[in-house]
Amino acid sequence: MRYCQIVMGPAGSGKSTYCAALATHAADAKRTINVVNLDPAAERYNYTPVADIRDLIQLEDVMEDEEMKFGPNGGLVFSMEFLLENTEWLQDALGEIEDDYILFDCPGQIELYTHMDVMRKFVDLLQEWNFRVCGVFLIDSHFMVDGGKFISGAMAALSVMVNLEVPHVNVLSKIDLLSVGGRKQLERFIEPDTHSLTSDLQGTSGILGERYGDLTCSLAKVLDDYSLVKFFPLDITNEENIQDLLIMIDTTVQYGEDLDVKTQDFEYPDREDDNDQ
Ligand SMILES: Nc1nc2c(ncn2[C@@H]2O[C@H](COP(=O)(O)OP(=O)(O)OP(=O)(O)O)[C@@H](O)[C@H]2O)c(=O)[nH]1
Ligand SMILES: [Mg+2]
Repeated sequence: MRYCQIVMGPAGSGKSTYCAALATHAADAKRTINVVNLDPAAERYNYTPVADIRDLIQLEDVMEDEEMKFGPNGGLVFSMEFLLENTEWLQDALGEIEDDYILFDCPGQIELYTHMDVMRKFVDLLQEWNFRVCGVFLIDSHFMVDGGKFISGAMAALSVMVNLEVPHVNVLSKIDLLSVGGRKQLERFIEPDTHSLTSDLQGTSGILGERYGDLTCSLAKVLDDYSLVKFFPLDITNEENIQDLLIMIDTTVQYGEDLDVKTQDFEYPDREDDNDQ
């Protein structure tokens, strides 16, 4: 078996920083977790990737192409589709290493995961290659400050879960940047009682306000009834917190269950009293 995380989330939510932190944390624990950069526009990241999509295709080349004339968003979708047409490149770069563990650092264009099929096809491909896949969706905790924003973030997370159909973990990023007051407020959003989060929106004045408030409350009820969306708050400066998240994801992909038990020949030392007999 092989294992991977598809690290997704809106632009700037902390995907590349998360990948770098997790790879470093694993290395400190004498465990190998490798990162693959899948963002054709990325120019900087704080890890050494085992594979980089920019070796296959670069966003600026796509955008400069006289025939295609793509803008940045269309160019990004084209690049991901190009990757799917050239999967042997990735297969060669990854090799065929049993029990390896890869983080795929994805671009920040959210529609790639919420409703387009390119990421879904990528997941299918990884599963064909014997990977157990976990989707990890990051949202900046600074956006989780009120009920309306929370529902919007939770719906985005839910669209990704529904679209990809793989085990899934939602992460609230950048907790270290929150004030003490902000952290306290966040507790409401971790295992949320969405009804209480949105009750202040119900009956908002004006026709549009009223309908918007009612819609938000109905969406909140769906999330609540089915316990669909939960978040893991991640303080990247706290090693224990990173370890807790990794254990949770390991459990989700059943990492370690199929690992060979590493044994080593062991010779019992001669005991003196054995020799005496
Ligand atoms: N303090 C702090 N800063 C963070 C954290 N995560 C990300 N950042 C900062 O937020 C900015 C964006 O982080 P990235 O890791 O590049 O985010 P990304 O999701 O990969 O961004 P795109 O690839 O452009 O979509 C950088 O300046 C990071 O240093 C975090 O947990 N704590
Ligand atoms: Mg990035």
